[in-house]
Amino acid sequence: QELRGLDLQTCSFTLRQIKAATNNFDAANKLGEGGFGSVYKGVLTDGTAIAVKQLSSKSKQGNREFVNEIGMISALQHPHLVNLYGCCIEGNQLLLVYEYMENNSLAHALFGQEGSELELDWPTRHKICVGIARGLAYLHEESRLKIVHRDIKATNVLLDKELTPKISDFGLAKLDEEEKSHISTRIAGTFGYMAPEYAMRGHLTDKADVYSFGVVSLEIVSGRSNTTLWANSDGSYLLDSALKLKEKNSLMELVDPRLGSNFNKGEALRLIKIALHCTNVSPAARPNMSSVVSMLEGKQDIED
Ligand code: ACK
Repeated sequence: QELRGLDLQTCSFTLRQIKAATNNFDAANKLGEGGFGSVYKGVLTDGTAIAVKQLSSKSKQGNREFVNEIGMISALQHPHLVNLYGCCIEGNQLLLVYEYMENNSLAHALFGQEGSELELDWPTRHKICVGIARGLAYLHEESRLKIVHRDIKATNVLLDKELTPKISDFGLAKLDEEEKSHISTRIAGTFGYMAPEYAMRGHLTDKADVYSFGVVSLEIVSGRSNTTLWANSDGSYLLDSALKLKEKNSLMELVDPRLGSNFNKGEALRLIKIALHCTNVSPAARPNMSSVVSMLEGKQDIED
């Protein structure tokens, strides 16, 4: 059976249970669509809310890899990673069961048009940056596995009911090999967030995530997406705009006007500078994530 070799503790859900929780994958319970398949909301009989990722048979990499991946994810536990409760492999279904995140994704909160009435104030935005940085520092440096996420972006950061950020979607995560670098043949990632050396040469290290983190941080400060042109300004992407504003010595123009004047200007400027340091074209010049955490907390100096 497919279940052989799998930690049974991890694969603890039956298809029956998940069908009951999601009302037989009712379209009304669909949260969205990812590269891997659909995500449904569900409620277990004990009242626990869950999010079920249904891996589409087209995108699935084969059961063996799927099993490896679950083994990997279930070994990861951190307050800033979306918690995996378990999984289910039955028939042709491959399902991952995660904790439910009440406030959807960071992208939804920052760029969502209708329906996202979430107002992220400055302390919340700063908290979100620190949280993502801690989650990544754990993945890169503290977890036994040393993992590069490869697809850090605002849609892969979810917010719980306290607006605590948690990194999701480890579908693309890769073990950081011993030499800390390898050439990847299958480039996976998202336009606007991908480090140039990875996008162009497939050169993948944890510094690719640092770059993506820098982009996400600029999005958090500005409330603008780096995947769309900054229409009412100079027509460039967010990161390019930031670099131009740096030259003009007017980085504060980047700050989201929705924040009004009630925000910590020193903290915002620090965050923008850290973000630009993270997006340096040279991976070696980028800080590692634990340094980023220290810089964000004001415990380490930042480079201009
Ligand atoms: O921005 P969203 O509403 O939040 O749209 C995406 C969609 O599913 C595809 O990834 C949502 N989603 C993913 N995982 C979860 C989760 N654990 N809890 C709540 N929503 C989730 C995500």
